[in-house]
Amino acid sequence: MKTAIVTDSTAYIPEELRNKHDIHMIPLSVNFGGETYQEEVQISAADFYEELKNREDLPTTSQPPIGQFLDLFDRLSKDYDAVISVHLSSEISGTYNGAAAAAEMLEGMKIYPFDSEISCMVQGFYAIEAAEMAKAGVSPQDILNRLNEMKVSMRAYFMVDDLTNLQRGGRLSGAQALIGSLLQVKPILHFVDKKIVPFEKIRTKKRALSRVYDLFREDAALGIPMKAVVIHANRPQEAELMKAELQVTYPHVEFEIGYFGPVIGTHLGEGALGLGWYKK
Ligand code: MYR
Repeated sequence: MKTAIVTDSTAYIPEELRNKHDIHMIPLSVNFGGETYQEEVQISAADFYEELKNREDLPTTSQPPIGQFLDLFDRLSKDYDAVISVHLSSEISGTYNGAAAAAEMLEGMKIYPFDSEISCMVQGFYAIEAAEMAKAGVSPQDILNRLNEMKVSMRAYFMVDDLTNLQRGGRLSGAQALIGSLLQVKPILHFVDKKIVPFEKIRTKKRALSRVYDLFREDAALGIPMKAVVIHANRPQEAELMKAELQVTYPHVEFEIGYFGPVIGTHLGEGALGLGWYKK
């Protein structure tokens, strides 16, 4: 049984790594002043943050058109018996529902959309693990079982420099009443039931970061093999520093650096930082 693995661009798996693992990617788009760019294809993260500096208007984002899923799934059906399609949380984007609708339209094919309930390299962890299992000939059902098992230990916390973009884009749940007070602080954010909610209100970025380190320690101190990612929105040096600090303290954890690309960067703004992890 040959299973193809698809994910969307917001997993921000670098092209080289996607190619290595045979992961197929469907791009979401950013729209700047009437022009639409498919991220990771027509606009890179570096170009996006540069462009952002020159613009007054905030970009908007859009999910991939359903035709793109239909084309890709149809193409994959020539070489594969099944497709697992891993997407960003269905509560922050219609991408997963687009994949699910396309899967229903292509009745004869075995297409399994998977809602990662998150995004960025944390979503990428699911796609990469699925791809490794697919390469080893594991059945789609067993791959999906493993992805659901991964969800149990998957954690991610992130902080933004300014909550305005998240609020304007309507992706901050359950915080409307709090918004005034949240804007004065550096809240730690996370996902609950596929939605972004504030985890804790903290006054400074330094303290917020130290709280995220505490949360990480609760899991990492158990000594179980883990994979973790430091994710940044155009702050490579800060991310490298975080990774280096954490790596020294937790040598049994495999750390990497990820990035918030154009679509997620539109909603989080430049300067956002996150830490995600799961038990292997
Ligand atoms: C769309 O237009 O369909 C895309 C909407 C994307 C919303 C992104 C909201 C922020 C997600 C933060 C993810 C952090 C993961 C660690």
